[in-house]
Amino acid sequence: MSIWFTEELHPYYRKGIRVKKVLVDEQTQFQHLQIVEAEFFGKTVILDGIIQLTERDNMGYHEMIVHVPMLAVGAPKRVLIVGGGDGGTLQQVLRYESVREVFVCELDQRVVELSREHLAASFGDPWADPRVKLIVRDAFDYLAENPAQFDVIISDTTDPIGMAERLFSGEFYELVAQSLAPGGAASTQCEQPFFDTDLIKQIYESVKTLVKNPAYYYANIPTYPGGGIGFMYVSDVPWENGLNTSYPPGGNKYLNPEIHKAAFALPEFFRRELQG
Ligand code: SPD
Repeated sequence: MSIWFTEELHPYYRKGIRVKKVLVDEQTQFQHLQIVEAEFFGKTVILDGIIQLTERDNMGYHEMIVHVPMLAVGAPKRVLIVGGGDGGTLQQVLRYESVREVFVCELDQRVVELSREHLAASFGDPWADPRVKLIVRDAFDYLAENPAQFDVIISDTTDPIGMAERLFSGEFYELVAQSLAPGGAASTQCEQPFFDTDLIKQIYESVKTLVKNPAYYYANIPTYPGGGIGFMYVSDVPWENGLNTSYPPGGNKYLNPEIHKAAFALPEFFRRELQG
């Protein structure tokens, strides 16, 4: 017997996946955390009723949020991940031999513990790497205390609801920009052009005042609303610099040079909103 899980991030739009088995169903100190075994999509992490990743299609999200800024910087040494407790972003960051330290600032330790237990087949155990330091606390305060520290910052968050809303504010982007070392780059989970046009536009407007070469790019993820999600690239260094950098060892499943370029091509209605 199977059941349907239906997500309703927007009150006017629903999508569903068929669930074979519920593996975790826990109210943590911060959120409702579920890990289910879904038909076709495999293990699936759901927070407060919203799909965060599936084993089948997470590679587009994790490879694009990680490699675009990492490749643009060239040989990043110090990396900060905001959120990212499931370990998917961390796994990709650790592919770089240049990386000496990765700080993961995650508020909910249970996401780390339960993902580590259930997602090892997909992500291995990136937490065991000696370069990794888990910081269980609010990212706002942590960023404010660490200016100009990081070659790459990756904001791998949930949607702008509740606690996470602040991570989509101008204030957060100011902190990110000031925490980048010279020549550094950041990427952030930055929602969906159709559903979140105004929010993305507002973020882009503030990022334009902070760095020289901001840009928005997109990846296809069938289990996210609209079949995909976008990212804000935040840096003085143009993203195109990354087109000439070799990929780290380990092999990509989603990113290739054509996808890298195409990800920055925006549909006209949306390009006009952002760039006028
Ligand atoms: N609408 C879904 C957005 C999910 C973004 N978070 C993904 C976390 C994967 N590490």
